[in-house]
Amino acid sequence: MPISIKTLTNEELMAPGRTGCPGCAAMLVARLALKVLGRQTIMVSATGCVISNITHAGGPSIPFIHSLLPGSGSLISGIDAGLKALGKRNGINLMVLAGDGGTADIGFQALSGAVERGHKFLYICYDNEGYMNTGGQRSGTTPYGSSTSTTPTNMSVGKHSSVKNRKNMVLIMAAHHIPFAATASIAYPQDMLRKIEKAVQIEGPSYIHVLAPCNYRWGFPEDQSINLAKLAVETRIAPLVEVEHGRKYTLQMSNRLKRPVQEYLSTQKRYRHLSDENIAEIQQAVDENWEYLEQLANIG
Ligand SMILES: Cc1ncc(C[n+]2csc(CCOP(=O)(O)OP(=O)(O)O)c2C)c(N)n1
Ligand code: SF4
Ligand SMILES: [Mg+2]
Repeated sequence: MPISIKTLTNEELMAPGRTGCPGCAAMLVARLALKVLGRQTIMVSATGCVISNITHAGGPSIPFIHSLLPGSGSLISGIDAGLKALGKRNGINLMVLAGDGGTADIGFQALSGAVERGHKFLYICYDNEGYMNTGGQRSGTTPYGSSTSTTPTNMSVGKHSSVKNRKNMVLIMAAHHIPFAATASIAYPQDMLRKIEKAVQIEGPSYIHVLAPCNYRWGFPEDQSINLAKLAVETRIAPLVEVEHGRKYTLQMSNRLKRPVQEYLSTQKRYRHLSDENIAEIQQAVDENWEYLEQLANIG
């Protein structure tokens, strides 16, 4: 029977005791993923908000390695190869959980190598769109126009996050022709669970990218993480996409009415300096990205 949010286990494999912010979406990604994967899992997590904020009492209650920021792809490759060499690979899930900095920037080379070699593991990137654990610096997935601690001021003086086309990790992973690459959202947990379950059964590497709204650094109330994640999908800022073997693209919810990006941007302090012109630019970029995805998915 396919996994369902209604029948998901109550067992928490991320134990209590973490000192991160209340309402942290990244933590929810970790909890849900481990509920699908279960106890027969080895987890590697690149240093970042999820794993650096645990105390001696908290953290995963499964075999787990806190990886150096650049190294989670190499580490999981070694675990996969080592288990195979020992004849112990069957029945064990391997998962990496890392932030956007540890994925799209600092850990990128190791990840690229690991998927290119075809190791069997699931890589989940929780994307809070910056180096949040170390002060909210800009990363390769920070969106255009947002204020960060390294791009702090307003658009008029140019010190905003000025890169219009941030790295699209799912398309980059699809270009490695891995069996399964997808985005998922904490606002659509049933869809996310299905993707995790599908990914972990694949004979080879799989990649899931989840937007993880960060109340502390983005500047919104801590009880709004799920609402923001939903708005990000509905405004098409964070489309739900699946790619199989780098060729077959599925763009989910393409028949839904879209909401204007302004509705999403206005919820967060990191965008409060934007002018109407800036917002129009962002809307145009989002529309163009959507059209591109439609072309890839042969829609329209
Ligand atoms: C090579 C290296 N550079 C910098 C750091 C410092 N550092 C530790 S966690 C972190 C932020 C990682 O950002 P991300 O992967 O997006 O995770 P987040 O903190 O946002 O959860 C940084 C820069 C490090 N540990 N290693
Ligand atoms: S800074 Fe953001 S990502 Fe880090 S623990 Fe707080 S809410 Fe979560
Ligand atoms: Mg981050």
